[in-house]
Amino acid sequence: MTDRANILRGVFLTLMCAGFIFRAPCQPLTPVAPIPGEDQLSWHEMEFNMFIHFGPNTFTRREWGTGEEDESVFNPSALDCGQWARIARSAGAKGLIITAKHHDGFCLWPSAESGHTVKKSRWRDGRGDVLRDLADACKRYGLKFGVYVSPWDRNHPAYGTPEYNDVYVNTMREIFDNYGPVFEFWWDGANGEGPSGKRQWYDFRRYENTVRKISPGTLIFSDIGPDIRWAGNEAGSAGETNWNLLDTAGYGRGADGPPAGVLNSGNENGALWIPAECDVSIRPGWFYHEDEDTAVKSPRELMSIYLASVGRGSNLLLNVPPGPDGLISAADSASLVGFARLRRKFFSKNLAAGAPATSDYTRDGFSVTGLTDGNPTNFWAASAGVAGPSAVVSLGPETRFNTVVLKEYIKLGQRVKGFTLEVLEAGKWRVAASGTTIGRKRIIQFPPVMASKVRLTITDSRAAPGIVELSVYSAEEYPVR
Ligand code: FUL
Repeated sequence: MTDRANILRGVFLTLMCAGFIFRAPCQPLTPVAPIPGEDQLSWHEMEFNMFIHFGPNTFTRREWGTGEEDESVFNPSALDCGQWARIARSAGAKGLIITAKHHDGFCLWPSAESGHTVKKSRWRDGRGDVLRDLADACKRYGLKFGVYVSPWDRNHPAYGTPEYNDVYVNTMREIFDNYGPVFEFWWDGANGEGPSGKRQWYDFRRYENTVRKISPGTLIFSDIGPDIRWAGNEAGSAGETNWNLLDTAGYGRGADGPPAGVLNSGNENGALWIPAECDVSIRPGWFYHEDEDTAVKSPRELMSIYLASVGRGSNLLLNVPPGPDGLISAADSASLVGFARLRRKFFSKNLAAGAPATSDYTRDGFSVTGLTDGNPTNFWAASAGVAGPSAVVSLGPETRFNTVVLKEYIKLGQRVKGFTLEVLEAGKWRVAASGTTIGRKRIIQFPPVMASKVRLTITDSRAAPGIVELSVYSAEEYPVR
């Protein structure tokens, strides 16, 4: 909406609420704190991003390099970041996040802060720069660019001293100044220290202030955010109950983080909006290993992961590691293409698109058709103080379906604590499914029904709910963990 239209809408609503236009009372839906920031809202809409683990480990068959690898091991024969970006885009990913520096400390760009970088490798005679290539490719293919820089560094001589905090801050600066905009910055919680036993105190407060100052649009990921949290496992599965809210007081990152179960489900009354991101690899390892070529996850397995992550209101960060030639392998790319095809098929026909909807519990100034009109800003809001508000969507003649997608209007906060879906089969209502949170998106599958209506009841909520979508599909079923 344009600014002018927004102003007119505001004036109209104010007049309406003041009783100058209609006599009916008006109850705008007020936000319930905490609410997401604008950048977080855009991030939620991305849904699916691709992770790229690439570095010396790609060539040494390791998952965690020691930091003592000779720079010459890094020598991709045919590196093409355009290929990564094209594959990501055709798979439907909206952004790419690369391990610019993993725990071994090797920098994929010619950093002035380290002596362990591409500059010392034989690749392109030491003149190559993977971050440059990838940032450019992302721009070319309309993807957002994200960066992972491991705080744990097994190579840097300053690691274990206060000076390393300066190094880390300067490293981030280099990246933002030369390769930005960066949509997401990843702070990995792993810190295995290592044989040298060097312990580092990370000045995360300073790191965070640096990002806020020089790149305010960047969202910071870590176990506890501040903007995006780890989902508590590396299997790509968010909690069936998944709050975008989290309490971080008293917790740190890595081993000092909240218990995995809390990260997985969030806190119902958490003080901060810190949504979960599900990171998972398409292969058993995070880095490419030839002997895992036969263990690439199938399109169906990726669908199960998608339903357990995006389908529970989280975002999916799927790792697809290029091989030593610097290219994503045929097996991974075929699986991604299959995954995209299955997603398209899954959502190919919304049986409730434009369907009539009714509710006895609609708040003044809102319409229940917000559920089915496909407009992401029209939502059904329930009246204040009503216990168990419900809405009915009519599908016409009895129709076979097994999947319902619900979305909350999270701009005003996450509210729903419990819901039930009933279906009208042969003139009788029966419960098809029930659940706890909805959040940004909730995909619910159940044994197929032949029904003419769906009734959504919000059985419990933190405040009157705002639901922006109820869509219905007859889709393939996938097991979800
Ligand atoms: C972990 C790391 O130790 C793994 O190597 C990988 O980068 C994964 C995404 O995060 O903490």
